[in-house]
Amino acid sequence: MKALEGVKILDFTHVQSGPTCTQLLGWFGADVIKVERPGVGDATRKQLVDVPGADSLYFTMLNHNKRSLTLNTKTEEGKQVLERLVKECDVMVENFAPGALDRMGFGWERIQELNPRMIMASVKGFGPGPYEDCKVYENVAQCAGGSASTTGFLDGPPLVTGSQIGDSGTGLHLAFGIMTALYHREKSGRGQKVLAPMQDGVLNLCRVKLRDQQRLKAGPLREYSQFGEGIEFGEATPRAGNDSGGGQPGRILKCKGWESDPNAYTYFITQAAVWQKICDVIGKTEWKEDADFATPDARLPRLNEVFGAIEEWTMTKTKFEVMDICNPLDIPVGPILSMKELAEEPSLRATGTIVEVEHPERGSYLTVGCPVKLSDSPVEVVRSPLLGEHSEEVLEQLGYSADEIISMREAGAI
Ligand code: CAO
Repeated sequence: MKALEGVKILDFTHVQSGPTCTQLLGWFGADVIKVERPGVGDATRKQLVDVPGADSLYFTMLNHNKRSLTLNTKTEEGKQVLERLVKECDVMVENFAPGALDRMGFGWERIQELNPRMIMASVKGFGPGPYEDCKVYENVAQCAGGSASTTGFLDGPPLVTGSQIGDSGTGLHLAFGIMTALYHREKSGRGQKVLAPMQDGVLNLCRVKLRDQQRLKAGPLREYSQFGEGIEFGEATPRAGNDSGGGQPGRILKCKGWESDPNAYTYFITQAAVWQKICDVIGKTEWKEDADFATPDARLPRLNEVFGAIEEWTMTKTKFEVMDICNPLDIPVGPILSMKELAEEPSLRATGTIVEVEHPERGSYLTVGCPVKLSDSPVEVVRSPLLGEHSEEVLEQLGYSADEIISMREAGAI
């Protein structure tokens, strides 16, 4: 039995943030019924299309382990089906633009009337405040949540990251809120509203930068490279390039082949506890006793020299050789892995983190499987549904007869 078997999710999500959340719930065994507009569906089905006529990877990779029900919730019949679904399900998840559910006639008060045990979980761009009515996408959230202002190099513009911390990150936050509310419902017998604003989710993931904002009052941030370079700090947490955030200096360094391979780099941390071993490995044994290099404090103004010497060594090795040499010595390093390398990595395939999925329209494709492993609730990744693939099945389970389903189809409600 899967961990969430028996939990019914009314999945009103689209694009990325909400679908990330419901996919997680589906992986752990919840019955996820994705409600989509007839003939249209989730907009991502037809975004960034690579196989003409088939659902895009954008859609398929975010909507595994779900059933698709097409329903026009703006028709009378559609509203009636939705009411039945609300009564039947445990959780309703949505990430519509602010106000859309109220306009549809299914705001929180109505949901509670229909089913007081219902947990209504929403992603919005912003929480209550001046921007609560805004429609928000990934990069807007990264900018508004403090990530962009603290990402990039000091002498360059703010940068967005490739990690989808606004969308997928908020989906994760929402899943956590839903599980907490489900647990609470066991005791209270009541559902509740769960809200995960994208700005808040990004800020949560950037909390070390808010830590640094406050530390600025006590003086310059000594572990930032700009301290060693004598560059003054301003009023806000600056961009720290590839500095390591934990107080142990770290940088991305070139490895053998960097001239032609854009990913021939390693991350290298000069962890204080293994400084002597680092000196041995890079052939700078004299630095072990040299007062200018022997202690972390002495090294801080000399980090460019330190990392310059380490890079001279890493450039003679591949990123994997650096890993093989440093790992046994507990020197923290990490190869910069490309998506191609990750896709081909056998150990990720073995654990189900990279999964090959068969799809009737597009053949086989790779996806990221569930990154969280439960020993008693293993995940089997099931391909994403075609638009409306389960409409009849879901409606029959709700008690509709074949004739009723036909007339709903004729009326354009499904
Ligand atoms: N039947 C009938 N109507 C439906 C329907 C259905 N099954 N499903 C959706 N609709 C309607 C909605 O009711 C809404 O109608 P109104 O505007 O008349 O009320 C309409 O479709 C459009 O919904 P939307 O405004 O949510 O969609 P959008 O494409 O304009 O905006 C987005 C997309 C993502 C910007 C917006 O939904 C949003 O801000 N969501 C919250 C934040 C979020 O999740 N952002 C991350 C998205 S991933 O990058």
